[in-house]
Amino acid sequence: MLNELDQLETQAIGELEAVGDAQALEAWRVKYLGTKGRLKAIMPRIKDVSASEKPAVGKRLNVLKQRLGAAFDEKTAIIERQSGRQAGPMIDVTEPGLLCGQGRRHVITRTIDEITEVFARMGFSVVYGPEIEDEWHNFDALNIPKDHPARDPIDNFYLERPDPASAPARPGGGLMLRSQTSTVQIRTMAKVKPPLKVISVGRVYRPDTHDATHYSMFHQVEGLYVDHNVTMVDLKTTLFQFARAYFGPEAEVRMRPSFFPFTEPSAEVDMKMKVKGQWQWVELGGCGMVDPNVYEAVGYDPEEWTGFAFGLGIERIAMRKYGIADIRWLFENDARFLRQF
Ligand code: FA5
Repeated sequence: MLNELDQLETQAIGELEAVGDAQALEAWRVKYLGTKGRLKAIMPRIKDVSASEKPAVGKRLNVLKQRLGAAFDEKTAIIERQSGRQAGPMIDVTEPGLLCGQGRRHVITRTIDEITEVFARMGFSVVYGPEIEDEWHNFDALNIPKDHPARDPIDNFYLERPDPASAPARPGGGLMLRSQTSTVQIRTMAKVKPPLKVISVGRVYRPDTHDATHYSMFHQVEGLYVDHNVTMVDLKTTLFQFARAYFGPEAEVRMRPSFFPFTEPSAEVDMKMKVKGQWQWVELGGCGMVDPNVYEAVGYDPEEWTGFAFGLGIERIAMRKYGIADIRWLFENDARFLRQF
């Protein structure tokens, strides 16, 4: 039996060496390794081998099986190489690769960075405040009376405390999403002694109906400058310098009389800028001289300190600067729109 296996190996390897194409190779495989092949045909005959010979025959059979299998794999690789087909996936090294989309800042983030940089050049440092506020910082300390329409639940996102028992005794301690960044004026003055010159940029929330110019979440940039002898001229100069630096040397600033409880006098700020190639006046926010009642709320002496504050809508600035007709496009997260900026 062992001799027979030796002969089988010699014959099979000899025939495999003569194989020259895939068809002959397959015929060889069927003849020797197939389910009805020569190797399989020997198996049933093992039972006729004497018990003393059996272990050696079994071992030889395994070696034969492995050698024929390995010889077959080797020949397959040679034939595939000869016919131009490599084993494994075909790779065309000349095909251009897939370009990874490069990320970019959102147009609002970019606008915030640009505005912050301009004010930083004018000596304003950046401060932050929380988006979840209490009514004291959002209204009371800003001199907004209890019965003022700005406090109406229809115009604000009031929050319930998770544990009503934790509600503070102080009036104005109810929680809300801040409706304006003017809250950060209060938080800053309560912490820092004057003089100070700060801006704060961030999200604010109002349940306004969404349309082309209104959204329920938007961003404001708040400015606050408190020192001795600050006047409206400083306020207008600051806004004017900002407009020139940001919108270009032909930009102008206009202030129209208005009313905010936390500034006296107060004004609406309009800036003249290029909209679709045409110079136009655009309303961007409010401003004024800090009201003495606000100084009292934060412990500043209103006889000693003077200052101005302003609050501008970031979306309105970005929309004008980049010619965006609808505020809703900014928050739909459509990459085709965002990729343009
Ligand atoms: C205020 O929020 C004042 N805190 C501004 C201020 C600060 C005045 C400091 C005086 C001193 P007003 O509610 O007008 O003001 O909002 C300011 C700007 O935010 C608006 O001019 C507009 O540009 C923007 N804005 C207001 N509501 C929306 C909205 N729903 N969607 C987008 N932008 C808005």
